[in-house]
Amino acid sequence: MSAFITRRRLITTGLAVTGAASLTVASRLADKYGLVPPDHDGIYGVGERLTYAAHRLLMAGRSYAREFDRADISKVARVNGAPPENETYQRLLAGGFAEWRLTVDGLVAHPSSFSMAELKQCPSRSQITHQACEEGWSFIAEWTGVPLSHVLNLVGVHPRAKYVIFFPIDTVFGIADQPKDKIRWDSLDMAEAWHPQTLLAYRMNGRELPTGNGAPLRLRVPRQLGYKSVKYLSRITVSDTVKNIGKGYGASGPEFGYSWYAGI
Ligand SMILES: Nc1nc2c(c(=O)[nH]1)N[C@H]1C(S)=C(S)[C@@H](COP(=O)(O)O)O[C@H]1N2
Ligand SMILES: [Mo]
Repeated sequence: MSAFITRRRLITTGLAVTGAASLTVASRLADKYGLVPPDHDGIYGVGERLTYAAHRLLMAGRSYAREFDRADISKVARVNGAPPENETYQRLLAGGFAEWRLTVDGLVAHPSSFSMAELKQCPSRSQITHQACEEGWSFIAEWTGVPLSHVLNLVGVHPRAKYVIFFPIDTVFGIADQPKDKIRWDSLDMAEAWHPQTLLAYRMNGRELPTGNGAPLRLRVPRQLGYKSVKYLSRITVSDTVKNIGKGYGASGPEFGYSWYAGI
């Protein structure tokens, strides 16, 4: 049978054994098959890498975040993370984002940049999902956008690719005036990046994406905690490594205590 079944059986065996020994066994298996999150040497240690390996192997391809009805949409959509205060963002906002472009580069056949109008011409998907912040609040909203997979297909992803990395407007342009902990970037593995519910969203609850919720374009990853859904997008890079960015943990979050993998 396929290598996948074998791998799955191995990991299941590893996870089924109880006690500390199982953690060692399963973690060694996760290591062997490359299912180690980039922040594995961070504070979450072995438990964190097991969550990731277990999700990826035991639920491969089958898990969808729940989608709700219109009647479930929350009255208030909270904002966490104000729009960039830098001059570039303010200028783009004032111009209705006509000058804004999304750059897509890295391990792709056709490095490209897309205007908002171009992205809006792509096939769109709308989904009513729950956004859960790690701080303990959440809301349900409808998001509309281009599936990330569509854009990845347009640029042609190299088979060596392992991560898709997301940079908001504030990391790409001069930000000397911002405190370092405000600089946010994040990444997804290819399973999450190709998932049909992973969207580049430009509408919320039937209207243009409000400024505070990430205009002009944000990532929506409904299978993971809110902080993975990077707002105010500017650049997407496809890579086989995240070691060369920041501390090499795959996101800014793990540098101050959040886990890279935030599956729910
Ligand atoms: N660029 C950027 N993206 C971001 C944030 C941010 O501060 N800046 N906050 C994150 C967090 S912690 C959460 S919970 C969600 C909040 O999205 P919302 O403001 O639409 O509720 O966006 C995430 N994406
Ligand atoms: Mo959050």
